[in-house]
Amino acid sequence: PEVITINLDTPLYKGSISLNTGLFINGEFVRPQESQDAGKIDIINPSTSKPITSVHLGSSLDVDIAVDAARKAFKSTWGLHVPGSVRGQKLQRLAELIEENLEEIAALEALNCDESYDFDEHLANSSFILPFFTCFVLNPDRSLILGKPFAQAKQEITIGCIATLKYYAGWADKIHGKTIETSETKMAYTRREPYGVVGAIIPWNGPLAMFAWKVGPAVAAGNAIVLKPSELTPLTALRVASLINEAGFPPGVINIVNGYGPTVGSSLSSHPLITKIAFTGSTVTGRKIQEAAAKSNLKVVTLELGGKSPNIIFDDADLEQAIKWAGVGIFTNMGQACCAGSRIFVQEGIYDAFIQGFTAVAQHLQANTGDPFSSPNTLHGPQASEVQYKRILSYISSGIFDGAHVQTGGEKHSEEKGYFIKPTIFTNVTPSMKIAQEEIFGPVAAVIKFKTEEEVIEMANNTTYGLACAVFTENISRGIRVAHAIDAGTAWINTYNTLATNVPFGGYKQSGIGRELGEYALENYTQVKAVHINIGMKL
Ligand code: TXE
Repeated sequence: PEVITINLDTPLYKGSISLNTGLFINGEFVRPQESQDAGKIDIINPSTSKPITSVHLGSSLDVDIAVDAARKAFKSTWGLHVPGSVRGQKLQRLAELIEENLEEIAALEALNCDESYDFDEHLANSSFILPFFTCFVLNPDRSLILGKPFAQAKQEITIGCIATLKYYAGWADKIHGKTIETSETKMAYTRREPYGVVGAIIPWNGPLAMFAWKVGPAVAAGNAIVLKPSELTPLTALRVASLINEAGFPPGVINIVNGYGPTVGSSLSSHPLITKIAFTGSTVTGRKIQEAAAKSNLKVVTLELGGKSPNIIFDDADLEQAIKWAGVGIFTNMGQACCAGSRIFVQEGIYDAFIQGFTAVAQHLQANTGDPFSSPNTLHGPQASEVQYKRILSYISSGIFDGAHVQTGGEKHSEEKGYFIKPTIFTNVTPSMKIAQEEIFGPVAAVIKFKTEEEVIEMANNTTYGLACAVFTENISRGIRVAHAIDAGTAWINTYNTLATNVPFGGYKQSGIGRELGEYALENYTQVKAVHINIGMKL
């Protein structure tokens, strides 16, 4: 397959990036199988809506070949044939190689994804715990560098990808079972065995972070993996694929098959030789994956899906902080985050003051919207694709139709090319409106006024989702009480979007199954074998 060169000459990054546009199977870049050749797909820069390049698309046949390679690796050169410490060294090396090529890889990620929201004058906590899909880039003096998606991409790859791979590299030789007391004539112990071949399907809103969230724990635990990046954002996975051999992985341990969901994605979820599948994406697709898994071989499924997370602001909150964090919650990554705080419940006593401050936040972003890759002053960039852009605009229309009030925004940014939408705040929202129930995945906040704690807990729980929630209050008892009362896998108190590599993340209800990150994720990539040994029991 062709190696293409992308030349970038922008104020933020200058350089040539070489990229193989094929599939990465069994340790080499290959062309898709000719008999089912699905052609190529244009990869679009969302700031300009123009193609950056095109990459090959795989088919079910390519998935079969990749699974076969993964199985062979698992049975011979990987799995429990290789000590955990050695598996860990390879993951560690891959992380280091990504680090060594960080500038180039981040440029590619910024070009393809344009993750570009920074929050003015915001203070991130530390370099370890960072807001999701890191949109805060810290100067050494701890103030923010604004509107530098290239720097943001670097930060996101550093925290979301490199740190995750290193974290799981450390776990690789610490995965073990227990000895269980039964009787004096018998001994029993458990061991944690890898599943074998894992399938992974990832989305476009944080491509390399999602890559690492899947590859890190899977490979550390001894599985081999076949991963499908989003058809919208495959470039950085391909660039990282070119480092896999150098990191020392035997052929077949990590395979990357680009392609569409209904072809490559569905082949992975229904493949009889894949024993576990991990997915991040929409709830609709998650359901299809679970169905396909059930109908094929009952493979184990973990899903990290959508959300409609409530952000609850009480009268006694630190208002200035609550306003800033609410902005972080919904406008980070142009609202394209699964845990976005898209339903904002504000208690009546501070409602007017909150709306005033929050409107100013959105308007500040509106005034600083543009192509973040070429302008260092931009705070808010485009949505990731035309489909998403149109989808968000149609949700905005539905909010207006249902009688919500557009406090600010509510339209596309300009007539210029690119998928720009104005950060939008709806007020007069009622909980049953579509904009208060469905995931918009854009910079659109639905604000709802509430009176009492009981009332807001009920409203907050009144969705099919349960990914995250936040509570803003200076009353710590109330903060904890409400955090416990909301059906969500993550609860933030007086913060939003802060994740850490060693803390689990995942959803309640239709926001998902299983947990990613932390020690908890390893449970999803190993199965427990119980071994009973007779040490004296006679018949
Ligand atoms: O998601 P899909 P889309 C939500 C968000 C967004 C909506 C639609 O609300 O607006 O989903 O986005 C692969 N079998 N999230 O259409 O379809 C697909 O190729 C197997 C939230 O992009 O879920 C891609 O690799 N795989 C989310 C991946 O699934 C299939 C992130 C995600 O695409 C498939 C993304 C099939 N039948 C979207 N169909 C989050 N949780 O962060 C598609 N895919």
